[in-house]
Amino acid sequence: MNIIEWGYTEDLEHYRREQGLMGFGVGRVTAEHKERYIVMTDGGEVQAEVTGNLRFSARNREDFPAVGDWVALIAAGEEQALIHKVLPRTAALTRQAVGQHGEVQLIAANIDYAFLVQALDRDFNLNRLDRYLTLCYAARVSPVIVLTKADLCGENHCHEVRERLQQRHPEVPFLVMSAVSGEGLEELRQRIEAGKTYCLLGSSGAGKSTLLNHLAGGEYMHTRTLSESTNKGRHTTTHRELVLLKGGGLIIDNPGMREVGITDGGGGLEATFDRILDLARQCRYADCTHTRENGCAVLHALEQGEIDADAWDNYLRLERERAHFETEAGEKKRREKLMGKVIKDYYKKDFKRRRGDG
Ligand SMILES: Nc1nc2c(ncn2[C@@H]2O[C@H](COP(=O)(O)OP(=O)(O)OP(=O)(O)O)[C@@H](O)[C@H]2O)c(=O)[nH]1
Ligand SMILES: [Mg+2]
Ligand SMILES: [Zn+2]
Repeated sequence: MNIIEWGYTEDLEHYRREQGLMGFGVGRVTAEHKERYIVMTDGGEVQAEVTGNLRFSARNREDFPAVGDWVALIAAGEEQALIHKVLPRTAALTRQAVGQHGEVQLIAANIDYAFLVQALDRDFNLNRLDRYLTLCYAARVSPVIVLTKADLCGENHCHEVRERLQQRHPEVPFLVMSAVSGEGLEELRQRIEAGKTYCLLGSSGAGKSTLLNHLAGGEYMHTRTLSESTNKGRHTTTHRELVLLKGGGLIIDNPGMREVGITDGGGGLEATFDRILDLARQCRYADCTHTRENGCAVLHALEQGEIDADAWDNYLRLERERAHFETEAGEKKRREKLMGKVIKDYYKKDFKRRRGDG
């Protein structure tokens, strides 16, 4: 095994040398199972856990390793290791952690491209696509839209979807494919470069694992087999996993996402809606709410059909969501800081008491 095949770069080597980490092993996290990690190294796969030190110095979930991360390792027996440090990430795809207010979940690290997978049947949804694009741009990950199951959709519907997509996001590359007819598979294959890392994002059942199996030329991931009587899926992907393709690309399969909450501290919304926001900036009023002001450039563009009303509504919705998340994350940080202080004060008092200064 050669870690360069797994995407190891000169920058990482440089960092290790500068930080005095050459005495440690190095590897890439390919899977995570409840704080146990599978890490690919030059010597093959090892199982790893984080060191106590990393655990204690971690301030939040993002400080722990994620699939795609490069890590410095300490050998700990046969095919076992401890993760000493997470090396700097070039990109960290995040979303709102489901059911935890103000918490960020790290989806995957060091991603170059994200395939945003939507099936051409009922799954296709422009508003949800806006969310995925926001995640990508916030993390500096290049998006490619992949529309699957072309075999299930008629010529007219397919045409309509393309039109709507090109109107909303003319700058984002997309391709149409079918795992059944083979349409688009070659185009997809050609998009994949050796040494680059790709990530499959989309709803459950969109066809992500099927697509990966076609690219990898084998049954890597279990795909959903629909049980006929209930129409409920089995074998849906439950773990993230990084796979090295024969042609040299690296690809991470993800479990389907039901909620795609945006966190966006990185200008993701601005990039996703840049055409609309360019217009908004041209508005003559600096503090315009673009809702009822006379002579507002946005309202005018909406009237003229230069801005799509659905896109504008979705932008406003996502902007509210972003602001709300920011507030929650801020409150969470304050609470944690306070807790940290309470604990510190307690130990200080305890220390004084034991020393006998009351
Ligand atoms: N007709 C048709 N069916 C497809 C195509 N691609 C995938 N499927 C079927 O769609 C179902 C779901 O596919 P998966 O690849 O498991 O979907 P997934 O996105 O990995 O789903 P999760 O792992 O739950 O996130 C399976 O029954 C596939 O056989 C396609 O191009 N055409
Ligand atoms: Mg899957
Ligand atoms: Zn305005």
